[in-house]
Amino acid sequence: MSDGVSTETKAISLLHPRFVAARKRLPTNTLGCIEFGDCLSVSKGPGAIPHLTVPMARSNQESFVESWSSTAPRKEGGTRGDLIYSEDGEYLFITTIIAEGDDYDKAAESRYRQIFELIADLGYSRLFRIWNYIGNMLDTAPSGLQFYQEFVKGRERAFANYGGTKLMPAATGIGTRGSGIGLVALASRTGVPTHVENPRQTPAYEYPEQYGPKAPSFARATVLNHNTASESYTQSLYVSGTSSILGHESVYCGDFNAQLTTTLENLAALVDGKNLARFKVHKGFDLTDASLMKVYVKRSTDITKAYETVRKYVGKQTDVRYLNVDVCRKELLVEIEAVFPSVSRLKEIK
Ligand code: 3EB
Repeated sequence: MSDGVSTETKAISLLHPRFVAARKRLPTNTLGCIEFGDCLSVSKGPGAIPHLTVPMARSNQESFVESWSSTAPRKEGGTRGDLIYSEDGEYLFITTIIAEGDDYDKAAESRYRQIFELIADLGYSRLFRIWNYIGNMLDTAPSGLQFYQEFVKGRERAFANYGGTKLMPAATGIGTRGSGIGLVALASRTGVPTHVENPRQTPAYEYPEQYGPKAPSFARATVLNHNTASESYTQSLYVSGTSSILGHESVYCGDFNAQLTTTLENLAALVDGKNLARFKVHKGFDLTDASLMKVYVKRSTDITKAYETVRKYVGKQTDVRYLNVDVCRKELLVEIEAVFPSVSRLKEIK
């Protein structure tokens, strides 16, 4: 076109997460994936798809892969410092692991600093989703703090240096069945992220000191407006690990069913249009719109108790997976995260 007007809105790729069976072929254009398996490891080697395996399945039958695939071909991936990444021109997938025995405070700060540098250098500056898979999270570190609290402290310094609370995306902080830490971060080049909070919960970054010397650095959810085409766009909602917390307090200690219901009600209140409107997001969701959901359950005997209740809240198409891992406060028995996709017409946006 010769009118001199640059159109930034053509043929930008879209990213789709889905759950696939372990050891099956990955979807075309997989940018990166997370395997819920039996040993902490990360793929290496030039050209390899970044593939983090976290020790989170009780058996081979329970293991599965969360694949993030794009509508555009993946470019050659790379490594930088401790990070492994791949990109497609619009999305960047980053993964790294922290070894057992490392100082989790220093390691968390270093890895997060490296992530912030990489997204800036490669031009994918909009961070929209992070996962922190933390082995032995509630065990006591040499300092006397929990390993999770050590990690939170280092992560907080990195975020403080980067831009503080307004740049904190949705995240999950969850235990594993092993040791060490696995991290995944997703960032976008032109998509517009909006980080949102839950009306029933204190922002995690404002938790009082009783939960640890520093507060956790994450938003309750991130809405990403993918910059897809001139007259339509796609809005995805990535919901952080959510638990039975009201205000900043854990509620219904010891009562799995009540914690589960509270968690699902927290999720519903978070994604509701009335809540999202506070953050100028034009369209809300219902839990039945969820495409993917992961339910993390602390006591293995509670997993079967969750099936029926969860099904009452989600949609027929919602792919729900259960994992038996630790949750980041001693009294919390369940944590749930979810993904919501939505396609809208641009002209509907006010
Ligand atoms: C909570 O609401 C539960 O430290 O990255 C959820 C999601 C939780 C993310 C994190 C922690 C994290 O505080 C715990």
